Amino acid sequence: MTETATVPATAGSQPEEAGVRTYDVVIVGAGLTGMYQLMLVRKLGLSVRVIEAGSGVGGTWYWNAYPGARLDSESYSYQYSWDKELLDEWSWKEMFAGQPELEAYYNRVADKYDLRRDIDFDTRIESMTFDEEANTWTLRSTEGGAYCARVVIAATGILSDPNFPRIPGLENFKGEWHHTSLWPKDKDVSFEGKRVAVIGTGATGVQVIPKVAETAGHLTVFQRTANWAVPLRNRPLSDEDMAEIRAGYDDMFPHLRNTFSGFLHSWDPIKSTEVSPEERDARYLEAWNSPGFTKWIGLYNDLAYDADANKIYCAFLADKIRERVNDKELAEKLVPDDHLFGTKRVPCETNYYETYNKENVDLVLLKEDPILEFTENGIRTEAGELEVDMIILATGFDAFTGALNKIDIRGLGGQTLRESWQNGPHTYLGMQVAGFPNLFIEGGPHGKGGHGNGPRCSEPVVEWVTKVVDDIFTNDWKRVEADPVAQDTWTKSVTDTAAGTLQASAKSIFFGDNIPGKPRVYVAYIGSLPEFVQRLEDARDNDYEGFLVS
Ligand code: NA7
Repeated sequence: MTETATVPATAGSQPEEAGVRTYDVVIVGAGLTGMYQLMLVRKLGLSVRVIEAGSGVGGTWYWNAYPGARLDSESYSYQYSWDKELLDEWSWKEMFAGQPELEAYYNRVADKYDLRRDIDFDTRIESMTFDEEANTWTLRSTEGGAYCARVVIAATGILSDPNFPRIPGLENFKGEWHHTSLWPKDKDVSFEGKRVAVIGTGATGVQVIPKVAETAGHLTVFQRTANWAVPLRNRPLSDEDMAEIRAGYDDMFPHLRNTFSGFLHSWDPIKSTEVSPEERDARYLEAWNSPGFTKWIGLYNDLAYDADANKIYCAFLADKIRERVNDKELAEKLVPDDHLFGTKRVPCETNYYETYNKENVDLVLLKEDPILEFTENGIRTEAGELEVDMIILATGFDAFTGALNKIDIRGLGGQTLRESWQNGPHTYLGMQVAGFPNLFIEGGPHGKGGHGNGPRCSEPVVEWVTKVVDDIFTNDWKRVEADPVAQDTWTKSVTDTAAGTLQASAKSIFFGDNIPGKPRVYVAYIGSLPEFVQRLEDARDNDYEGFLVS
């Protein structure tokens, strides 16, 4: 910890404003991170308010209610670890739970702990301003509400700011359109007999496309980049399965905290080049026939860093796509040709490739035939106009930084977070930004969540922030903020570590490539979960090393 000089007073501070609700702590976001954070701040005996843009809890699992939305971490590995009673009571119905089951789970938690009484729903924070004299944040919502708090915790999510393609004319389209992450909650969307277009073939696209194709009159998929999608192999969980899984919880959660990314599976210490081609191929086939991420994490570790080893696995996967798609020419269009396996997010699918064998499904390659505009009746590409009844945008998110950059955040000297991050995000440990005191970021850039099992990566972070908040109020500290020097060192180490990896060779959300104009900078954290958590703990234990405390 570095003691700062006395806190400078500025002329900018305002007298207390009528209608502003004051709390010790304001948490922005009632997803799985914000909910747990609320629980722990309550336990500190502090006053707290959670502000949530949606009408319900669950974050990702509230918003992404599109057909087919589903986990690809095992359900039981993804739940909260801290409630023994809930662990005993809750039975997962499927190995990889669907969105409705997850939303029900988070609602159960909210009911059990009466969380909603501390949450303002349907409220979107549009600005946050730091008062340098009072050392408090004032937050304002689009709906006109205002809040004042000593500490703000942004639990705004990594994938919560929808990406809309920069294609003109959507407002002219007379049919129905939806972004998958803003899927209607109040009505059923029917595809029955309709002509539907889906744009995007990432983790979301590969989930929604087979569902749409089940009932649509015609489905046209617009693919910019083919992805290495692998079979999910979901299955129902019986009472016997759950009894066995539950009996293992005491071992499972400590294990999950120690794996590289909080998943059940770990990289094999062996390299693929250390075994015979026969043994390697048998292993690939076994993984292919197994559920979830075993087809990635759980294989030979050199797939993550050796391009030649990775290419051999790509060839295996390409043959699997060819086996599943009847039309040979079409199959080739679905085989990725511009990136190695795992250098983009690996989507897990169910019947994705078989969907292209259906008579009612077409694929348009955007690299050959780009979309020019949305029209009144559909989509105009260079080849002509396609009339459709519904357009589904499965175009993802402005990941990591989008949700925070949407808010006008003003710190010391009136500087904005957007300006501070204009050449890419700068953080210390992904937790704080220099010049923005008492603002803690859970699940933004440079945190572990972007590359791991969400709850496993967020629980230790929430617990760490809780200890810091406790320190702030117990010691009556005015400010905790990132030291600019520590921030530069951390940011450089994050970007340097990623620079030498295979990930840097692909265009992906991890480098902001999906958002036009976003600087090409690595925004996640590529090290392991235990290392990341250790860094946090060490900084605090070491007298707040890298932070300025006053
Ligand atoms: P992703 O993984 O970012 O995928 C978005 C898809 O949309 C991807 O195929 C993109 O192509 C495509 N896309 C994005 N912008 C456009 C435009 N302008 N035109 C055409 N196609 C476009 O988001 P998802 O929602 O699928 O998955 C996000 C996360 O959800 C994922 O990491 C999981 O954790 C769950 P591209 O590949 O960029 O060429």
